[in-house]
Amino acid sequence: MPTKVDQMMNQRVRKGRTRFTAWTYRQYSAGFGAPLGPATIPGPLIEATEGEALVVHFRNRCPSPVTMHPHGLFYSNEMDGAYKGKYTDPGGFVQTGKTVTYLWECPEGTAGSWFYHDHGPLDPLPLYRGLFGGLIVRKPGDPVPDREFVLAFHSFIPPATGLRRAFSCVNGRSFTGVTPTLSARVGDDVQIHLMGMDDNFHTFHLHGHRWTEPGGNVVDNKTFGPGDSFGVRFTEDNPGRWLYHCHVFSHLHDGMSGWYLVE
Ligand SMILES: [Cu+2]
Repeated sequence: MPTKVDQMMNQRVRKGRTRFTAWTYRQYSAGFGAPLGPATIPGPLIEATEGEALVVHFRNRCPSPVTMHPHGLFYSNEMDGAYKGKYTDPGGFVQTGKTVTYLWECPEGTAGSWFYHDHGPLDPLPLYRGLFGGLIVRKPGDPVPDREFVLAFHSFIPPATGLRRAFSCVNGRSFTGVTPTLSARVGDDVQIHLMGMDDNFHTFHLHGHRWTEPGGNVVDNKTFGPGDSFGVRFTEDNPGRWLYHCHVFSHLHDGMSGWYLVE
Protein backbone atom coordinates (compact mmCIF):
# COMPACT_ATOMS: atom_id res chain seq x y z
CA MET A 1 0.00 0.00 0.00
CA PRO A 2 2.55 2.55 -1.16
CA THR A 3 0.14 5.52 -1.02
CA LYS A 4 -1.15 4.60 2.48
CA VAL A 5 -4.54 6.00 1.37
CA ASP A 6 -7.87 4.17 1.26
CA GLN A 7 -9.80 5.97 -1.47
CA MET A 8 -13.06 4.19 -0.57
CA MET A 9 -13.09 5.88 2.83
CA ASN A 10 -10.92 8.83 1.76
CA GLN A 11 -8.61 8.36 4.70
CA ARG A 12 -5.04 7.54 5.54
CA VAL A 13 -4.36 3.97 6.58
CA ARG A 14 -2.18 3.34 9.62
CA LYS A 15 -0.94 -0.20 9.75
CA GLY A 16 2.66 0.20 10.83
CA ARG A 17 5.41 -1.34 8.73
CA THR A 18 4.20 -2.50 5.28
CA ARG A 19 7.40 -3.62 3.55
CA PHE A 20 8.64 -7.18 3.27
CA THR A 21 10.34 -9.39 0.69
CA ALA A 22 7.76 -11.22 -1.39
CA TRP A 23 8.40 -14.32 -3.48
CA THR A 24 6.98 -14.33 -6.99
CA TYR A 25 6.95 -16.31 -10.19
CA ARG A 26 8.51 -14.41 -13.06
CA GLN A 27 8.66 -15.12 -16.76
CA TYR A 28 12.08 -15.32 -18.44
CA SER A 29 13.27 -15.56 -22.03
CA ALA A 30 14.45 -18.96 -23.29
CA GLY A 31 17.26 -20.45 -21.27
CA PHE A 32 16.49 -18.10 -18.36
CA GLY A 33 18.36 -15.36 -20.24
CA ALA A 34 16.49 -12.27 -19.09
CA PRO A 35 13.24 -11.45 -17.29
CA LEU A 36 10.40 -10.60 -19.66
CA GLY A 37 8.67 -8.29 -17.23
CA PRO A 38 8.60 -7.14 -13.64
CA ALA A 39 8.02 -9.55 -10.79
CA THR A 40 4.30 -9.48 -10.05
CA ILE A 41 1.67 -10.96 -7.75
CA PRO A 42 0.01 -12.98 -9.15
CA GLY A 43 2.81 -14.34 -11.33
CA PRO A 44 2.74 -14.50 -15.14
CA LEU A 45 -0.64 -15.41 -16.60
CA ILE A 46 -0.44 -18.76 -18.40
CA GLU A 47 -2.97 -19.14 -21.22
CA ALA A 48 -3.78 -22.20 -23.32
CA THR A 49 -6.48 -23.63 -25.56
CA GLU A 50 -8.01 -27.07 -25.17
CA GLY A 51 -5.95 -29.51 -27.21
CA GLU A 52 -2.65 -27.89 -26.30
CA ALA A 53 0.05 -28.96 -23.86
CA LEU A 54 2.00 -26.62 -21.60
CA VAL A 55 5.72 -27.12 -21.12
CA VAL A 56 6.94 -25.06 -18.19
CA HIS A 57 10.66 -24.71 -17.57
CA PHE A 58 10.96 -23.76 -13.94
CA ARG A 59 14.08 -22.57 -12.14
CA ASN A 60 14.01 -21.88 -8.44
CA ARG A 61 15.85 -18.74 -7.37
CA CYS A 62 14.16 -18.54 -4.00
CA PRO A 63 16.30 -19.33 -0.95
CA SER A 64 14.19 -22.42 -0.16
CA PRO A 65 12.77 -25.34 -2.17
CA VAL A 66 9.57 -24.41 -4.01
CA THR A 67 7.54 -25.84 -6.90
CA MET A 68 4.75 -25.20 -9.39
CA HIS A 69 1.51 -27.13 -8.99
CA PRO A 70 -1.36 -26.50 -11.45
CA HIS A 71 -5.10 -26.67 -10.94
CA GLY A 72 -7.71 -27.76 -13.48
CA LEU A 73 -5.43 -29.36 -16.06
CA PHE A 74 -4.55 -32.96 -16.82
CA TYR A 75 -1.11 -34.06 -15.64
CA SER A 76 0.50 -37.38 -14.83
CA ASN A 77 1.47 -38.20 -11.28
CA GLU A 78 5.10 -37.11 -11.62
CA MET A 79 4.07 -33.71 -13.03
CA ASP A 80 2.06 -32.86 -9.93
CA GLY A 81 4.63 -30.40 -8.56
CA ALA A 82 3.71 -31.41 -5.03
CA TYR A 83 5.89 -32.47 -2.11
CA LYS A 84 4.76 -35.90 -0.88
CA GLY A 85 7.33 -36.90 1.71
CA LYS A 86 9.22 -40.04 0.68
CA TYR A 87 6.95 -40.36 -2.37
CA THR A 88 8.07 -37.01 -3.82
CA ASP A 89 8.97 -36.75 -7.53
CA PRO A 90 11.70 -34.28 -8.63
CA GLY A 91 9.08 -31.68 -9.58
CA GLY A 92 7.79 -31.67 -6.01
CA PHE A 93 11.08 -30.57 -4.44
CA VAL A 94 13.05 -28.07 -6.51
CA GLN A 95 16.06 -26.87 -4.57
CA THR A 96 17.55 -23.42 -4.89
CA GLY A 97 19.26 -23.03 -8.26
CA LYS A 98 17.75 -26.20 -9.71
CA THR A 99 15.59 -26.46 -12.83
CA VAL A 100 12.72 -28.82 -13.67
CA THR A 101 10.39 -29.07 -16.65
CA TYR A 102 6.71 -29.62 -16.08
CA LEU A 103 4.42 -31.03 -18.77
CA TRP A 104 0.78 -30.21 -18.24
CA GLU A 105 -1.96 -31.06 -20.73
CA CYS A 106 -5.15 -29.24 -21.61
CA PRO A 107 -7.45 -31.82 -23.23
CA GLU A 108 -11.13 -31.22 -23.91
CA GLY A 109 -12.90 -30.59 -20.62
CA THR A 110 -10.16 -28.50 -19.02
CA ALA A 111 -11.37 -25.08 -20.15
CA GLY A 112 -11.73 -22.76 -17.17
CA SER A 113 -10.26 -20.15 -14.86
CA TRP A 114 -7.48 -21.89 -12.97
CA PHE A 115 -4.21 -21.10 -11.23
CA TYR A 116 -0.85 -22.53 -10.23
CA HIS A 117 0.97 -22.22 -6.93
CA ASP A 118 3.83 -23.53 -4.84
CA HIS A 119 3.22 -26.93 -3.28
CA GLY A 120 6.71 -27.67 -2.01
CA PRO A 121 7.88 -28.83 1.41
CA LEU A 122 7.33 -25.39 2.99
CA ASP A 123 3.70 -25.15 1.87
CA PRO A 124 1.91 -22.84 2.55
CA LEU A 125 4.44 -20.16 3.54
CA PRO A 126 5.82 -19.54 0.00
CA LEU A 127 2.27 -19.21 -1.32
CA TYR A 128 1.57 -16.73 1.46
CA ARG A 129 4.57 -14.71 0.26
CA GLY A 130 3.14 -14.51 -3.26
CA LEU A 131 3.93 -17.73 -5.12
CA PHE A 132 0.79 -18.17 -7.17
CA GLY A 133 -0.47 -17.15 -10.60
CA GLY A 134 -3.40 -17.36 -12.99
CA LEU A 135 -3.93 -20.06 -15.59
CA ILE A 136 -6.66 -19.78 -18.23
CA VAL A 137 -7.74 -22.51 -20.64
CA ARG A 138 -10.18 -21.66 -23.42
CA LYS A 139 -12.23 -23.79 -25.74
CA PRO A 140 -11.05 -23.66 -29.36
CA GLY A 141 -12.67 -20.75 -31.14
CA ASP A 142 -13.92 -19.10 -27.94
CA PRO A 143 -13.73 -15.34 -28.38
CA VAL A 144 -11.13 -13.59 -26.24
CA PRO A 145 -12.91 -10.96 -24.12
CA ASP A 146 -12.36 -7.26 -24.83
CA ARG A 147 -11.31 -6.72 -21.22
CA GLU A 148 -9.86 -9.45 -19.09
CA PHE A 149 -8.66 -9.27 -15.50
CA VAL A 150 -7.18 -11.76 -13.04
CA LEU A 151 -7.81 -11.02 -9.37
CA ALA A 152 -6.42 -13.05 -6.48
CA PHE A 153 -8.10 -12.46 -3.11
CA HIS A 154 -5.56 -13.37 -0.46
CA SER A 155 -3.77 -12.11 2.63
CA PHE A 156 -0.29 -11.40 3.85
CA ILE A 157 -0.03 -12.82 7.35
CA PRO A 158 2.67 -12.18 9.97
CA PRO A 159 4.15 -15.74 9.92
CA ALA A 160 4.90 -15.25 6.19
CA THR A 161 5.82 -11.55 6.13
CA GLY A 162 7.36 -10.89 9.53
CA LEU A 163 5.17 -7.79 9.72
CA ARG A 164 3.18 -7.01 12.83
CA ARG A 165 -0.20 -6.83 11.09
CA ALA A 166 -2.06 -8.99 8.58
CA PHE A 167 -3.16 -7.46 5.29
CA SER A 168 -6.24 -8.32 3.24
CA CYS A 169 -5.13 -8.09 -0.38
CA VAL A 170 -6.09 -8.15 -4.01
CA ASN A 171 -3.07 -9.07 -6.15
CA GLY A 172 -0.61 -8.23 -3.39
CA ARG A 173 -2.09 -4.82 -2.63
CA SER A 174 -4.46 -3.41 -0.04
CA PHE A 175 -7.14 -0.71 -0.15
CA THR A 176 -9.13 0.92 -2.94
CA GLY A 177 -6.91 2.97 -5.23
CA VAL A 178 -3.90 0.78 -4.41
CA THR A 179 -5.40 -2.56 -5.49
CA PRO A 180 -5.86 -2.99 -9.27
CA THR A 181 -8.14 -0.36 -10.80
CA LEU A 182 -10.03 -2.13 -13.58
CA SER A 183 -11.53 -0.26 -16.51
CA ALA A 184 -13.86 -0.97 -19.41
CA ARG A 185 -16.21 0.73 -21.85
CA VAL A 186 -19.93 0.19 -22.30
CA GLY A 187 -20.43 -2.64 -24.79
CA ASP A 188 -17.21 -4.45 -23.88
CA ASP A 189 -17.21 -8.20 -23.36
CA VAL A 190 -15.65 -8.30 -19.86
CA GLN A 191 -14.22 -11.31 -18.09
CA ILE A 192 -12.82 -11.32 -14.56
CA HIS A 193 -11.02 -14.39 -13.24
CA LEU A 194 -11.06 -14.82 -9.46
CA MET A 195 -9.05 -17.06 -7.18
CA GLY A 196 -8.98 -17.58 -3.43
CA MET A 197 -5.38 -17.83 -2.23
CA ASP A 198 -5.48 -17.91 1.54
CA ASP A 199 -7.24 -19.65 4.45
CA ASN A 200 -10.39 -17.54 4.33
CA PHE A 201 -13.70 -17.63 2.56
CA HIS A 202 -14.27 -14.58 0.39
CA THR A 203 -16.94 -13.27 -1.90
CA PHE A 204 -16.67 -11.37 -5.15
CA HIS A 205 -19.14 -8.53 -5.34
CA LEU A 206 -19.25 -6.04 -8.20
CA HIS A 207 -21.43 -2.98 -7.74
CA GLY A 208 -23.93 -2.17 -10.48
CA HIS A 209 -23.43 -5.50 -12.24
CA ARG A 210 -24.58 -9.09 -12.28
CA TRP A 211 -23.61 -12.12 -14.30
CA THR A 212 -25.16 -15.42 -15.32
CA GLU A 213 -23.43 -18.64 -14.33
CA PRO A 214 -23.30 -21.60 -16.73
CA GLY A 215 -26.17 -23.23 -14.76
CA GLY A 216 -28.38 -20.17 -15.28
CA ASN A 217 -28.11 -18.56 -11.83
CA VAL A 218 -27.90 -14.80 -11.86
CA VAL A 219 -25.28 -13.66 -9.33
CA ASP A 220 -23.93 -10.37 -8.02
CA ASN A 221 -22.00 -11.74 -5.05
CA LYS A 222 -20.27 -15.11 -5.25
CA THR A 223 -18.71 -17.00 -2.35
CA PHE A 224 -15.45 -18.84 -2.88
CA GLY A 225 -13.11 -20.65 -0.53
CA PRO A 226 -9.43 -21.60 -0.37
CA GLY A 227 -8.28 -22.89 -3.76
CA ASP A 228 -11.52 -22.01 -5.55
CA SER A 229 -11.35 -20.18 -8.86
CA PHE A 230 -13.92 -19.09 -11.40
CA GLY A 231 -14.61 -16.65 -14.18
CA VAL A 232 -17.23 -13.93 -14.28
CA ARG A 233 -18.32 -12.73 -17.72
CA PHE A 234 -20.79 -10.08 -18.80
CA THR A 235 -21.41 -7.44 -21.43
CA GLU A 236 -20.72 -4.04 -19.92
CA ASP A 237 -23.88 -1.93 -19.70
CA ASN A 238 -23.43 0.51 -16.85
CA PRO A 239 -21.00 3.45 -16.85
CA GLY A 240 -19.65 4.78 -13.58
CA ARG A 241 -17.09 4.57 -10.81
CA TRP A 242 -17.86 1.23 -9.25
CA LEU A 243 -16.41 -0.77 -6.39
CA TYR A 244 -15.53 -4.42 -6.51
CA HIS A 245 -14.81 -6.05 -3.18
CA CYS A 246 -14.99 -9.01 -0.86
CA HIS A 247 -18.25 -8.80 1.06
CA VAL A 248 -16.78 -10.29 4.25
CA PHE A 249 -16.88 -6.92 5.98
CA SER A 250 -13.74 -7.42 8.01
CA HIS A 251 -11.85 -8.12 4.76
CA LEU A 252 -13.51 -5.26 2.88
CA HIS A 253 -12.54 -2.71 5.51
CA ASP A 254 -9.07 -4.19 5.76
CA GLY A 255 -8.43 -3.37 2.11
CA MET A 256 -9.93 -6.17 -0.02
CA SER A 257 -11.60 -3.71 -2.35
CA GLY A 258 -10.93 -1.80 -5.56
CA TRP A 259 -12.24 0.45 -8.34
CA TYR A 260 -13.93 -0.63 -11.55
CA LEU A 261 -14.21 2.35 -13.90
CA VAL A 262 -16.63 2.18 -16.83
CA GLU A 263 -16.72 4.88 -19.54
CU1 LIG B 1 -12.71 -11.90 1.95
